[in-house]
Amino acid sequence: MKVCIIGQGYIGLPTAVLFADNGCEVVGVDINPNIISSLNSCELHIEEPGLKEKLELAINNKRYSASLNPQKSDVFIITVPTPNNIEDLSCDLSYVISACESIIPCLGKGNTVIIESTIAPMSTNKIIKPIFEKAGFEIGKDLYLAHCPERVLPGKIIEELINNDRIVGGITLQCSNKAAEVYETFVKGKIMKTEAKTAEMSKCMENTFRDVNIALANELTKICSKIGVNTLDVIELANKHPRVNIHSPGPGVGGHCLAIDPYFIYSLAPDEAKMIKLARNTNNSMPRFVVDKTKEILKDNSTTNTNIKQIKNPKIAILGVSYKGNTGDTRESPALTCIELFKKEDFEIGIHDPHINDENYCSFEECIENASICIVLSDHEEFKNLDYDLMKEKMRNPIVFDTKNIVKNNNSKDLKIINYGNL
Ligand code: SAJ
Repeated sequence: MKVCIIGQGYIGLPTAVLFADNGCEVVGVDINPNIISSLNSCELHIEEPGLKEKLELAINNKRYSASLNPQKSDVFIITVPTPNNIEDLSCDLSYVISACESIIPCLGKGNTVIIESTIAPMSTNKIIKPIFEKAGFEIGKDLYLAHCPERVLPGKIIEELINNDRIVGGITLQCSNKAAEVYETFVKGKIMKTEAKTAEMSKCMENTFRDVNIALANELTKICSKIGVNTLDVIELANKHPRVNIHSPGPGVGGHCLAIDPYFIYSLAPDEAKMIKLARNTNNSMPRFVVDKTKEILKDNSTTNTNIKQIKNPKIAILGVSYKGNTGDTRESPALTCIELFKKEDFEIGIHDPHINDENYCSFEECIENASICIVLSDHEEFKNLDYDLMKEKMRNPIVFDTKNIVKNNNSKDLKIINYGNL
């Protein structure tokens, strides 16, 4: 089987090497010439455990090559980004549409086309199907079209692509059957067949479910902080109930999925999707909450014990910028919004993230030097055990505000650790 995969990013590339690993001939297509030349020399442009080894093997076995142009194949898989449209936050299908148009000259009767990109419900039927019909194909007869969303967690992509259950949503039953055969090449999880529109809604709803539940945890934090209850204890105790799973509160929700996909549903039915929109607003309000709480903490701990403006030029040390622990991925990261808000209020800030190379960021030591408070915004492994002695020595006020509840308490009287439990 020859497979052509359009988009060689976080999903397209790992999918490509897994097909190659399982005996297929694979062409990985991307519009970025730098990505194509680096992939052909076995250089990765994304960080993902196990990917490099698999790419090397695929190239050495001559089963994988990267190209700027699609080639005639049996199967075409589209894995390109789908951001929000600026005006109404609906699903921007422009990359998907141009990827579909780009494969038309290579399509032949009996081919299968699979859209893996996350798309708004009804997109396959209303927007993608007509593109191929216009080109003369009858869907379900001489071309098979399906939406098969991926559901993998960055950092575990290879493992989850193989083992997770997979939704296969065809335009017709024959389309679902053909798409299922494609994934049987390497998927060990269950392959569940359905209609395209159901697959689209399921994928958007998976991320929306998580976003709404995180919003509930964040709302709980605000309530508990107002009335003086320990949020983290509440969550721990409530979650002992066999049917309760309160998520973790934090500085907001980032990433390219949870912070984006709920709007795809909302923009289709704004009058009905009230809870979905409220959850987005709640999660988007968390950076403001973090900044306001930081100011309160500084005020409470100021030596003059009066007004924050009277602490002369407090310096804020930001620990962690990425949206997800142990990665350098900053897409939609709430830490970036916190930084912007602090800057707008003219706070001096130092920024440290051991997973990100950025000339504006500095070492841990430089970051905490003379700081009045350290704010942990990403749950990186490195932040679990902070160097308390160094902090006591270097910081003006040895206070840590841990918004991710990961910093281990050293029970030292000299270093104050504040989290969402004791705000
Ligand atoms: N977060 C919280 N509290 C929590 C859990 C997460 O504040 O209890 C925050 C994180 O800090 C982060 C954001 O939410 O800022 C999203 O992180 P994540 O790890 O939950 O999700 P993603 O965006 O990396 O990946 C999600 C996954 N979807 C689900 O778990 C339903 C993944 O399986 C999907 O494949 C991916 O979206 C996607 O591509 O849609």
